[in-house]
Amino acid sequence: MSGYQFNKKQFKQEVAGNVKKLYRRTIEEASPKQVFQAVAYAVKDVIIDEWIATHREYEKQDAKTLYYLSMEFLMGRALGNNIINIRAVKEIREVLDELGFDLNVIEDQESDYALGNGGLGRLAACFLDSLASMGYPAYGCGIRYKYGLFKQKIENGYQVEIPDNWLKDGNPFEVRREEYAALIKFGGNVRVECDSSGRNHFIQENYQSVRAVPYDLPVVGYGNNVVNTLMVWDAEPVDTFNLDAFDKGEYNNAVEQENLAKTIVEVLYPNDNHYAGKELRLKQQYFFISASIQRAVGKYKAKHSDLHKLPDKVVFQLNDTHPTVAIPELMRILIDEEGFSWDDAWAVVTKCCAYTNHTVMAEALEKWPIELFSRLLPRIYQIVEEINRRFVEEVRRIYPGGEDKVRSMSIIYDGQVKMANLAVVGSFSVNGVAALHTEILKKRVLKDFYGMMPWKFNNKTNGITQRRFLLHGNELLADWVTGKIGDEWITDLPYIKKLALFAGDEKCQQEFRNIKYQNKLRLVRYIKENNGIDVDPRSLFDVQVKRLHEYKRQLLNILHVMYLYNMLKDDPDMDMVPRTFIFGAKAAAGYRIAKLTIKLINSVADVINNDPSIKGKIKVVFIEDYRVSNAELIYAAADLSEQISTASREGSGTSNMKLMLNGALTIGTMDGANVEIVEEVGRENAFIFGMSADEVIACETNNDYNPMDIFNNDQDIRRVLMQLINGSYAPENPELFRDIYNSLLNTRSTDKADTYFNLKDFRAYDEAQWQVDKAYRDEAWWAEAAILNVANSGKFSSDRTVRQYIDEIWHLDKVEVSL
Ligand code: GPQ
Repeated sequence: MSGYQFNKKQFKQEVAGNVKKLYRRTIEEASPKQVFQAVAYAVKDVIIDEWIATHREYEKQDAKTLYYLSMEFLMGRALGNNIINIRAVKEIREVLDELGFDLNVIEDQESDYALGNGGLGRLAACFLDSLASMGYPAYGCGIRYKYGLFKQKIENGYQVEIPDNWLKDGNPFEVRREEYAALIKFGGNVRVECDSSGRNHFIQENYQSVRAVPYDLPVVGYGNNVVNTLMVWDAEPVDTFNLDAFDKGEYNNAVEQENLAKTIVEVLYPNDNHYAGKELRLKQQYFFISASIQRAVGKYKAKHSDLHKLPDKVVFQLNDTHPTVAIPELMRILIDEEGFSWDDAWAVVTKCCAYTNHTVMAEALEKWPIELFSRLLPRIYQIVEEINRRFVEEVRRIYPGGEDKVRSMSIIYDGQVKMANLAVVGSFSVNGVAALHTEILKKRVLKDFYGMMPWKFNNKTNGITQRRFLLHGNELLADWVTGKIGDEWITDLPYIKKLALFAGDEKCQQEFRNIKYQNKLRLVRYIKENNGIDVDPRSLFDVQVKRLHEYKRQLLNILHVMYLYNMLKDDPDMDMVPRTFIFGAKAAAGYRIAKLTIKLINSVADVINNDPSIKGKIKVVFIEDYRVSNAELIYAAADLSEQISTASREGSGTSNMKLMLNGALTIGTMDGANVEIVEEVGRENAFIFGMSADEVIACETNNDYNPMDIFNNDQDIRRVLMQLINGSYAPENPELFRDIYNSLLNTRSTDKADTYFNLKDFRAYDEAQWQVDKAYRDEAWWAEAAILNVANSGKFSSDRTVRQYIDEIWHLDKVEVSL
């Protein structure tokens, strides 16, 4: 497969040489951190030739290229993944052994690249891995945030956010590309000039500008010599304190420009599924979009003279609405800089741009106040106004008198610029991220658009890369699978179906259980080291790891733990399978109720973990700083995967897929991609409960749910809820969890209560949990079901997802790279 031969001896020399060059030390004297840097540079040397060869090949073939535009790329660590993908794990492990170092320890020295919040950013990272591994030309385009997603510390049970200074030791893999710097303009005003032929020219004046400088990061394909590029933009001031500005008395402007450059890429906004509407965020969006589009157009023009044919060679995928200014920015470049007519420009733009929607939650939809938008991006705003004017005209033409349609589909309405509407209007493709989610978009959220332009709508069910989440994250299971069925699954996950043959075999079940046990021991050690909690590896590992959000219902999980604990207090001999409830979640820094839920989980953990009377039957662990690197350990060790969002709210979910791939069974609602997981593995190998999406939506429409009825009629639930406000878990401050109590029941009649139907689904959830308990006792059944989960995970590879994007949206040219 791979063209090159890994040269161990040379690699070893290079590592030692790097330590010497970088740190003036011998390898014996080097610290693990220094060895990490030295190894990373040596790996980069291997990669760099493939990287050059790949791009030479793309040029030669003049291949159609994807630009995946995303505010977030949650890459995790690079070294281990790169070593896997150049297929040199064994050799490099041996080299390090010989040098007296453990590869795992060296990998642990690297910071995660946490340039994302959660699923949306991780999806982008998985797509890049699949694109490179399948040999397709693609750039990830994003921002080189100085600070990524905050690191989470738990202090006294509360989340504390610590800045993520991930670049402090430098990044050995990145390459600064000064030569591709671009100028980005903000603010000022637009002057219109009419030339002798009567054509208007739009000139932005009195603006502030920043220089965008791209850094390239290699994205290594698996064993195919392909190395793609994640291009992340840094901001720099434009000729600092230039004398002109001083001369004109524009000292303030010069200082402001310098500040703008400093602040714009400073930090990733920590919100997930929530739009905060901050001016700086819009600046970030336009900054990286203008830079990326300029680069794409520039690259095209270097080879081609006719920009009308741009869609033959370039496609932009908008990862949610965050990059939607790409649409008017490309219009601006074509019209203002390239002399296109409006119609010609629009024809090009609407053939180049495609939009992915990731959520139906109203609070995540971006809407910018006109005042802000037009002040920051005056020319872009003019273009959006014109797009809107023409679009509304068309709506009125198709639907005479359809003012309701105008209202729902207008891009500018009610003093706001609605980015989702702009994205739909300016794209040739609109996709959701799971079948159910796409149906909800068509039937509800984007219903009028679907009615008007049904051809744009399509589904692309998410996927994950098996190379990181099985091959890298779970070596034992990966080796076992390969031993049974060969290694095709690494590049063709549906092959893993062959494992089903072994699911019923007793010996195989034993081997599988043993691997799970080893992985649980690894996680137990991690938890002991990082949380100081002792966990019984023989207990059932019940895992909910994902962003903390009310709709994901970590609250339902912990309320249920409180309920179980009450049962155990009443009857310490109650017959139940010992369980460890494992949570991992970051809450947006400003999301009060989410942060309070973390405190609740930790308070419940404190009480339960320190109560000897329940004989260790339940333990609760909150894993600090859940991130890509420790996620790999957690997935490998999980028995049960909690996917319990309020039906209709989770776009897709992807931890559901990663956990399935690692042999965890799902307890979940019929939401997002859970629906498709159950379709693949069979309902009998999962624990499905609760309201359906239709029921949830009907209940909301009819407004006929009153959680107080449940509170009044179900004494077990009432007891749990009372414990939120009677000091059971906060003796020093009984009011501590009052806001959670109120969110469920609410008392002040204006607010909604239990928006996410925790109480309504509680009994069904409890029942499903007892089915889990019962099923887990049957070791053979559980092992078989777990193996069947692995065996039926084939659909959920991001290779499949990317293949569908390529065939149905991107139409990229495949490239072979030989060295
Ligand atoms: N998602 Cl809108 C995010 O992670 N952040 C966001 O801001 C939005 C969506 C998630 C979504 O909640 C999950 O259901 C998806 O699996 C994931 O995007 C990838 O599509």
